[in-house]
Formats: sequence, C-alpha cells, structure tokens
Amino acid sequence: MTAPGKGILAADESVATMSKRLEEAGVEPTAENRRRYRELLATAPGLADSVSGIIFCDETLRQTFSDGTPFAEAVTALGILPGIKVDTGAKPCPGLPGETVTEGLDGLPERLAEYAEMGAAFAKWRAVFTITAETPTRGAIRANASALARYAAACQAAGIVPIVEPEVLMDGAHNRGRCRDVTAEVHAAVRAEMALLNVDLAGIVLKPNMVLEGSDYSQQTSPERVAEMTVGVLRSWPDDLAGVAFLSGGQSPERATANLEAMQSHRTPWPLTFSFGRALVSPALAAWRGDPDRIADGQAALIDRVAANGAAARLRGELQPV
Ligand code: 5MM
Repeated sequence: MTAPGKGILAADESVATMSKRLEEAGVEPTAENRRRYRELLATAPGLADSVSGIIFCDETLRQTFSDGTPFAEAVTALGILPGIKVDTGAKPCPGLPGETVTEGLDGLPERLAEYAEMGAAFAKWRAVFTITAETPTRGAIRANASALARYAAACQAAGIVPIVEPEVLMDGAHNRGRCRDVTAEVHAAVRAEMALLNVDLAGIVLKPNMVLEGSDYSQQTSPERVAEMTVGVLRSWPDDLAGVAFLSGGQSPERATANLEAMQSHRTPWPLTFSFGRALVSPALAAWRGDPDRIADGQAALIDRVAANGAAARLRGELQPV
C-alpha cells in the first residue's frame, strides 16, 4: 500500500457527501451516477503507476463496472488493491456538546468478514477533531482513539490492513503551533489505545493530517515549515509503523502536492505518501461534470494530480541528506 512512489486514492465519500458533490458539479445524485463516477476514476489509464489502492464506500463495493465485474474484482485486475471505509460516520458525542465520535463498531467483525470475502484488502476509519478554544476535549480524544484502536484490532483479526485516520480539521483561525500540539496529543492517545489492544503497528497505515494553520488564519505556512512540523509530530511513532499516507484536508491540490514533496527531504523510517480525496478527485469531477463525452477529460485531470503526487513521493531518498 505504501510501495515507493505510490499512494492511495480516497474515493470513499459516503452516499450523502458524494451526492452533494455531484449536485455541486451539476450531476444528478443517483446511485448510477455515483457508480459511473467511481468507474471513471478507477479506469483512468495509467492509474496503477502511482496508485496502490483505492478506498471505496459500502455502496461502491456492492456495485459493478459497466461490464458487470464487481468493483473489487475489477480494480484488482487493474493492479490496484481495493479498500473499504468501514466507519459509519462522525456522530454527536453524548456528553460533549459540539464534538463527535466516529461510530461503526457494532457488528464490525461480521462486516469485515463479508468485505474480505468480497475482495477488500484494506479498510479505513476516520476520526474527526475540531480545533476551537475549548476543543478537542480530552473526552473526545479518548473516545475516538479508543474506537480507532478497536477498529484496528478487529481488522487485524480479520486479515485486513487498517488505515488509521485521526483527522484534525483545518477549519478555524488557529495557528500552526496549535494544530501541531493538538495533532501530537491525538496521536499519543491513538498510540496508547492501540497498545492496550495489542495492535501490530507494522501492519497499519497511518493517515494523518499535515500540520497546517487553520483555514481562517491570515498567513499560509511554507511547505518547508509544514514538512518540518509534521515530521516532528510523526517522530513519536515507532520505526516499525508500516507507512504514513496523508489526507489532503481541504488544501488546494497544488498545495497538498507541494507539502508532500517537502516532506521527502526528511529522513524517516517509514514512507511518507498520499491518501488524498479531494486533492485528487476535485479536478476530475469538475472536468467530467457527468458528461459521457468528457470521461477522458475527467480521467486526464485525475492522472495529472496522481502523477504529480506519485512524483513527489518518489523523491524520497533523492532529497534526503546523506
Ligand atoms: C473521501 O472522503 C472520505 C469520507 O468522507 P465522508 O465524510 O463522506 O465519509 C474521507 O474520509 C477521506 O478519505 C479523508 O478525509 C481524506 O480526504 P481528503 O479530501 O481530506 O484528502
């Protein structure tokens, strides 16, 4: 999943999120249009050169390519690992007004067994943390870290590789120092909960946010400083972590790539690559707009971003100090 120069395509938007994005692009939000869009992404020529895996949601994994081949089987044939988002979303956390806890643990072992049967090689669970003056609270951090650990342990018991995604959102006017401190606190809690459940770190891929200023903060941090602060936080993870694949979190596609590239100049024991959603697919959706005659344009826009990020990930080693 974190092979040199390859990253992961996050195409696992829930039905509600995907429908909203299709509507914004002027496309009717039907199950068939969501299917057509995911097939467009998965069949982009040359995708496997820079993408090792695609994360789908439950709806997509149960759909087929237009030739009738189930998605998992079809992408496997293209040399890409199929993954599945198994959380059921961030829901209001009882006792903690304004904060969320990600749900989906009920029946998870049974669902994982079914997904494995359908061909899923890996899974993903996303916890969400919002920075305000009062949040995230210790309660929200602990509740989400505990759920992430239970999910990761259940995946490993089922023979599925877990992507562990604790996302500290960019929303807000906080500075990068606050993002760094919150991200470090969240990671420490996730590590502690995973240790209690004997999760094997050599078998997980961490999907963190980059350390950035809030989206309402006045000044944008340079890629060099983002990389320095992000890698600084990640250094608390043991060497045997399988890999780190960043989310893009609402950054522009170009900024996400520049930051990923800057990361590569730091020597780390684990590969640093991408597991972007919006930073890869937004240009593709804008180019396609549901028009059958513009499938190639949508695919070209996706490959443009995927190739740029693959090239950034491949810089690992070349940019590192001797
Ligand atoms: C693609 O979006 C994923 C799920 O979205 P929902 O909220 O609709 O379930 C999301 O988990 C995504 O995988 C990550 O946030 C990374 O995506 P970005 O766009 O932040 O790179």
